[in-house]
Amino acid sequence: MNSSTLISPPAMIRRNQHHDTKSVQALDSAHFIHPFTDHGDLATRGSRVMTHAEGIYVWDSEGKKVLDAMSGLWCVNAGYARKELADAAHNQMMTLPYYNAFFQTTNLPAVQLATKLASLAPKVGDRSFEHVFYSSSGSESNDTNVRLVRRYWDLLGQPQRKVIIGRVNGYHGSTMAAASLGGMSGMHAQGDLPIPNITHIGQPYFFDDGLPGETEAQFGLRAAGWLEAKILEIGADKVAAFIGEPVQGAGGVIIPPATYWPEIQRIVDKYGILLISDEVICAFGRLGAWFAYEQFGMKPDLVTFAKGVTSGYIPLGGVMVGNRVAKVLIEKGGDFNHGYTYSGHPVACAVALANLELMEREHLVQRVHDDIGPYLASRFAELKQHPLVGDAQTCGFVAGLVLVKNKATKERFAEELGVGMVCRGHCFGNGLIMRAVGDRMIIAPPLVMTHAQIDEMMTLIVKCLDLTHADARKNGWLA
Ligand code: PXG
Repeated sequence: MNSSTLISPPAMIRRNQHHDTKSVQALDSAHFIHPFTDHGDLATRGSRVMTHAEGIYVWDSEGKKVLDAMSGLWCVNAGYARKELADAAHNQMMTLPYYNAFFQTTNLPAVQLATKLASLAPKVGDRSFEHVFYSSSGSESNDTNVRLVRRYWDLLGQPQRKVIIGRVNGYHGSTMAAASLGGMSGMHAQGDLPIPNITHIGQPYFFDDGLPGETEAQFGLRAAGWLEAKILEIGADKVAAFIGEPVQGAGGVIIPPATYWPEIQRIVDKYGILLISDEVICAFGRLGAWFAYEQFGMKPDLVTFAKGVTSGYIPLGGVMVGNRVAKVLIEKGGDFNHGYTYSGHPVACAVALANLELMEREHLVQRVHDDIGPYLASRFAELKQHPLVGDAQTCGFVAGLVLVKNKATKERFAEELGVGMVCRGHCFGNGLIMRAVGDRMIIAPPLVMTHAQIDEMMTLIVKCLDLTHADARKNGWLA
């Protein structure tokens, strides 16, 4: 990355930040209901106030520099402070800041982006992606998928095909339909979810669910078989679609066995069911390709995207609508009664175009595939030697490891010890953002990372694992 393309954070922010922390925290807890937060707890601790960011680093209001190994929330693929993206937003705001795409109107950035996305989405078998539906987030996009899938089967005269199957510990967003498609029990418990006609099968997590003597490849086939069993239980004529993330992100970076997706594809094809690949995290270079489905042996009908399409600089999401579904919508005609005020927002689309251009110019996708992805894989594999690490895996530029009490037996820590949160606390304290999902520690760094920065990150990870190990020993948590 050329440093001349970075925006310098205003000096004023840096000067004032220190004095402001307490008052910002007070206003924050007085007025801001945060997402996925224990508000009672937050009121007593106070939020960390992030003030500015550059490259792979963010700074807080105390002046502390932190290496952001999560790319914000899996989205800042191009890194922070990219001037091209700010310029694209500014220029578009001064040209056409908003116009809707309802009532037979369109705008240039939305058309150009749809054309660009169609050119980036690989054709697999008889499935191609010429069409895009826009939203402003991953959740809205998955709500759109529910509407699209039902519309498709209605138009084909099979309105009884209503059931969509997702997976336990899958994540598809937080709206009523998206949270229902996901398999997060904590979300289902709040708000009477899932909504009707959405059900789940188990996740392909070999470390937890592989049987003694079973190979990973055998497990992949067995886990995919849960889909066929569920289809037969429901009745194939009632099943509309299956949805999954190629690699589960929020669930803890669960990388499926190579046998899993081809077998899922065989099953959905056998019963004529639509396949939705939720690539909100996996697309736009994260796994070393523009879209992830091809490398996993999937031939989806719908592909959800968001996050990395704009590198998170501005909200934008959508669905790549495959020819199988688009053809029916177009040929059968009739209104599709669905859309958002911001579907095809010109500023969001202009930023996405600038982001994709930047990624192409800097070969970020190829870099993940050929260079920094393999380098991260080799460095991350070293963690398997650590006394606290049961397994460590990467896929492109996501990685996850599992913390264990006993390496030999793979025995886990009791959930209530919160060992992942202890490790996350050490990361936070030592200038590294790494996420904990239960006892899994995960990263998804910006795709602009250099080898030296990967080394810097790995040194911090080892340090924080050592500190967590020392805590576990001190507290008598080890076997
Ligand atoms: N699908 C997938 C695969 C996601 O990862 C969404 C849909 C929903 O996107 P929106 O834009 O509506 O948030 C996501 C979002 C976490 C975490 O804790 C992950 C997400 C969101 C919030 C937290 O890892 N992913």
